[in-house]
Amino acid sequence: MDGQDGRPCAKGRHEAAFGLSGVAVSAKVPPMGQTLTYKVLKDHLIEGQLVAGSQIGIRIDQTLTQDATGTTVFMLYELMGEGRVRTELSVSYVDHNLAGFGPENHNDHLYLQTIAAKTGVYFSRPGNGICHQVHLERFARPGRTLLGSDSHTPTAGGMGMVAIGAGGLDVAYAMAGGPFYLDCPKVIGVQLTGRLRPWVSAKDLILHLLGLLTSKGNVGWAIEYLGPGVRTLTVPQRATIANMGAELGVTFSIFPSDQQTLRFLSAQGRAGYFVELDADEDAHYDRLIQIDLGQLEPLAACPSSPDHIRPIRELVGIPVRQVIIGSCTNSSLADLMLVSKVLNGRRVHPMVEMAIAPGSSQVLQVMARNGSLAGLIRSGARILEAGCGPCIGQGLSPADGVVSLRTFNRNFPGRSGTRSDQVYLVSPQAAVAAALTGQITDPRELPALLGIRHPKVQIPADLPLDDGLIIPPAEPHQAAQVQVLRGPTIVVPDRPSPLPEDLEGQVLIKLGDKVSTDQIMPAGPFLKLRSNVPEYAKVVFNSFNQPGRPTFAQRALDLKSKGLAGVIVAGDGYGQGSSREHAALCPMYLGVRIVLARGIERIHRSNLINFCIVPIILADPDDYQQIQEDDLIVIKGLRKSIAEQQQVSIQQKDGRWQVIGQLMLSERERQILLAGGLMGYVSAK
Ligand code: MIC
Ligand code: SF4
Repeated sequence: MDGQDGRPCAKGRHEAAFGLSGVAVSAKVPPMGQTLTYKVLKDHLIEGQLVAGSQIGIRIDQTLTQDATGTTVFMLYELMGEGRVRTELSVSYVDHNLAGFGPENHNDHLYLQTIAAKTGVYFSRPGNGICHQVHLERFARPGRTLLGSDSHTPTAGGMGMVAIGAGGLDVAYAMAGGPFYLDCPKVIGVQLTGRLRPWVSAKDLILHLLGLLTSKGNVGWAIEYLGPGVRTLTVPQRATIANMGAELGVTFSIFPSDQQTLRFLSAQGRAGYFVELDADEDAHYDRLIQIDLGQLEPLAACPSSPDHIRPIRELVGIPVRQVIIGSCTNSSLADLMLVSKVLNGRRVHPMVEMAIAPGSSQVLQVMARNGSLAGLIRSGARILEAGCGPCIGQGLSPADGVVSLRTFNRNFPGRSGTRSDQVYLVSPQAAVAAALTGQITDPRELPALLGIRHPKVQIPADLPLDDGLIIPPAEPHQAAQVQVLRGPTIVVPDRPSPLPEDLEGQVLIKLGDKVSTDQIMPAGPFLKLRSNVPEYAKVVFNSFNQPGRPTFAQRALDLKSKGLAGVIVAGDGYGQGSSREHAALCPMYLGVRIVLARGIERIHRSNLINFCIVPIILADPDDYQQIQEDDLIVIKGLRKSIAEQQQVSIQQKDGRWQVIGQLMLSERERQILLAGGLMGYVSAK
C-alpha cells in the first residue's frame, strides 16, 4: 500500500512516478517547484537560508500557551522585562489543570488572567476547552506561523499553518517579538489517494504512519500532506493527523488550504481569513510516502508507546474496562457526534466505565442544543469538563491490571496515573465499539454484531458562535492599571549559574531508551506544582525512585551542595513527548549540568540548552554500556569546547573509561550555553 524510499520525488509526477508496487522512483528532471512547507517558511524567514539542516530564524505571527507551561512562560517573559507582546496574536489557555485540590490551580488561573490582560494576550478561561481545539476553531489562519508551549501545537497544521511546539522560554522570546530558531526541515511528502472507508478514521491514518516511521529518528523532518485524498479530509480530520505528528517527532505537519479549509472557516464565521495555499505542481520532496486511504483499517497503539501499532482485528476479544474519548486528537464536534450517533441511546457495557472530555465549549454547546449530549448521558457516558482531563492524568486513572481504550495521543507508561497501566490509543469508532461490547472490537463488525450502520455526521454550516469565554486584553493605555495577582504558590524560577571551565560531576541516573518527559517530570497529582520549581523538583524521575534509597532529588541536591555537577545518562530518544520545560528547569534547579545520551528529542534538547544543561550525544553509541550510575566524571575545558569545538572528551575520574561526546551546537546555541542559558543570552543582547 505504501510506497516509500529515501529519494526525492516531485508532486506533479506522483501518478507517473509510482509503479504498481507503489514505490516511488526518482524523477528524471530535477524538480524546481516549492513545497507548501518552504513557501510558508520563506514568507517568514528572518535569518539563515532555506537549506535543509541549516539553522533558520522565522518570524512568529501567533503564540499559544497553556496553564501547565504558561505560568513559567509569563514569569520568564516578565523577567525579560517585556511589556506588551509584539506578535499578531497571542492566546493564553487554561485547559490542563482545571479542578485541582488546594489553592495552587486557582492561583495560577488568576495570575494567568491578569498577566494576559496586562501584556496584550487573549485569555481563554477554564472551561472553554483544549488550547489546540479552541485555537483551530477561533484563531488558526492558513499561511501564518504559530509557536506554542505545548508539543501538540502542530495540530493547527490542519489549517495550513506552520505550527510548532517549543519550550516556554522560546515562546516567551517569540512573544517579545524575537524570531524562533529551528533547523530548516527536510520534507516528507505523504501523498494520499482514495477515501477512508466506513468505520476507518483519520486517527487510523496517523497510527499507520506511526507504525511505518515510528517515534524515533524523525527529528529534523516536516510532513506535508498532498494528493487527491487530502481533498476528502475535513479540517478536524486533518487536525487529528497533524496533532500526532508530535508523536512521530517531526517538527510540524502541514495540509494545503483549500475548499475544506474554507468550509471550516465559514462555519466558524471566519471565512475572511481564508487564503488558498498549496505546493507547486513540481514541488520537491526529500522523501515520498504514498497511502491509499481506502486501504487503511482500524488500528491501535498498544501499551505503552504511541508507535506500538497493531491492527484492531488482531486484538479483538481483549476485555476492556474503561473507554475515554477526548484529548486534542479526537474531541472535535464531528468525533463526538459520531460517538453519540453510534450509541444512539444504547447503554454502554455494564463493565465499562466510559467518559467523554469535549474539546471545547463550542462542541459542548452544539451537542447540548441538538440533543446529542442528552443521548450520551442516557447511554451512561460520564461528561467531563471541556479540557485535557484524563489525557494528562487528571483523574480517571484505570484500575490495576485492566485495559483502558482512549482516543488520546500518548500512552507512555504510567501517564494515566496508574503504574503498569494498559492503555491502547484508538479512533473514536473503535472506542465506542468497545464501550458497547466490553471488549476490543473491530468497529467494521458493528453492523453485523449490533445492527449499527456507519452514521453520517453533518456539521452545521452555521455554528453558534460565542467567544464569551475568551477575554480580550486590556487596551494598551489601560495596561498600567491592571493589577497582576500573584498568589504565594507563584514562585519565580532561579536562573542557571554559569558553566565551569572544567566540570566535575557524577552520574546520578542511567536510563534506557525513549524516556519521556512524563517520566522525567510527572504530571498527574504533581501538575499543580508547575509554578513552584523548588516544590516540583522534588519529584524529578519519581517513577525511578526506589524504596529505601534517597530520591533522585535528594541525591542531586546532596551532590550540588558538594559543588559537583549532576549528570544524566540516557539511551536513544531521551525527552520524547511533552514540551514541558520543567523537564529541564527542575533538573537544572537540582544541579544537573550534563545530559549524556545516545539521542535527545528536539524540543527537550532546546529546553536543556535554554536552561544551560549541556546536551551531549555519545559519538560511539556502544560507549553507553561502560558508563555506570554513580561514576564520577571529569570534562576538562568544557567552556572552551562549547566555544570552539563540536566534541568533548568525558573521562571517568579513576580512568576506567573515556568517551567522546558530540555537541552538535549551532553558533547561537554555543552563545546561549556560554551566557548561562537563554535568559542570560537575551539580557546580554
Ligand atoms: C502533554 O500532552 O504531555 C502536555 C501536558 O500537553 C504537554 C505540555 C505540558 O507538559 O504541560 C505537551 O504536550 O507539551
Ligand atoms: Fe492536553 Fe492531552 Fe492534548 Fe496535551 S495531549 S494538550 S494534555 S489534550
